[in-house]
Amino acid sequence: MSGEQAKLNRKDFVSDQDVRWCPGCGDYAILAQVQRVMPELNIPRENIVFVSGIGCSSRFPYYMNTYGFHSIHGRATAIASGLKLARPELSVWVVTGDGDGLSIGGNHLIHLLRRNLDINVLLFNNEIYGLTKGQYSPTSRMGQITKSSPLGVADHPFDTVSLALGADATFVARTVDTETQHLQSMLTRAVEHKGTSFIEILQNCPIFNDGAFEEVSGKGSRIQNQLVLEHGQPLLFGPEDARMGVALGKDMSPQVVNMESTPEEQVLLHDETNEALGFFLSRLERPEFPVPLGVIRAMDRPIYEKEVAAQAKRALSEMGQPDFNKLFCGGDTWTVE
Ligand SMILES: Cc1ncc(C[n+]2csc(CCOP(=O)(O)OP(=O)(O)O)c2C)c(N)n1
Ligand code: SF4
Repeated sequence: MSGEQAKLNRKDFVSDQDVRWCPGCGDYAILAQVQRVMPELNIPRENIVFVSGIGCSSRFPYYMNTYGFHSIHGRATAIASGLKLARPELSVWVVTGDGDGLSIGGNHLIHLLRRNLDINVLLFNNEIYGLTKGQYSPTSRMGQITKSSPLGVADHPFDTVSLALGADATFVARTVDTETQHLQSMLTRAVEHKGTSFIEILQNCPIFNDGAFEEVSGKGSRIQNQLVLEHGQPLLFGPEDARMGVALGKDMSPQVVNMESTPEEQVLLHDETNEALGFFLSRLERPEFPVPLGVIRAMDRPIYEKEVAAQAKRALSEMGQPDFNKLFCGGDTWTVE
């Protein structure tokens, strides 16, 4: 925003559209936090674009008073990539669900992550297809009874964070719809990161998968089950009077230790730049382990749109203005008789 313009506030990012999510849907809380963080970023509103696919979560662009595309199922990441390449000065956001981003759109998502365009991806994980009324998704749990798995889900789910790390994403974080401050700080970190930032947001769908994240979001259980990560700090969790830690066992597997009987040096320190530790954290599974929340990986790698722009500039200086006819008629040509 230029110095002369008035500072924007949350309401400036609220569109005139009626929000059409079910009462109690976690999407409301996420929308509210995004609208709250936007004015703090000092990005001109006309330079912000939200791109989504199809799903309840993908209705997001309608509700943001910015530019946006409600695009094609699974293709938000591909469309956002094209947009960022053509208009690198824009702040491009992808909003997707576990169905949109990991089923039909799984292929596009992994290639965005490895290419590292400077795009922010928010994946709302409610472990179900909400819009189409409750079929199981690639993050639904084995045995889960859904509309399309009346006898229980038979396939093994993706761990979203492991998938993003495996695709070589340079920034991977996890947060929860109800953790307003934490969600805001993850959004801010994502924007600060240069390269693709991927945030998994655990999101409750009260209609088709209510309470899927009760252990991490419930008032009585969250403290026991959230491992809140901070760079350089030990992996500690649980209430003050019953602190627990995460350590590396002799067989190199993770172990929960009681801090009453364990020296703090034995507990692992979080390091956002340590790739092996990121994978280790992403494999901590409930109910044996707490759920890691926060920035799991943040590292630098060349940014795709910058590499492509530099290539184009070099080609122009070395080869001069392109001539389409010369290109079309040059090289190997042949006549079909
Ligand atoms: C090509 C195509 N295939 C299937 C669908 C049906 N469909 C619409 S949304 C959706 C899944 C949405 O699930 P998710 O991304 O988890 O979003 P949620 O609704 O839970 O936010 C499906 C399968 C479609 N719209 N287009
Ligand atoms: S179906 Fe679930 S995800 Fe979709 S709007 Fe309703 S509560 Fe939200």
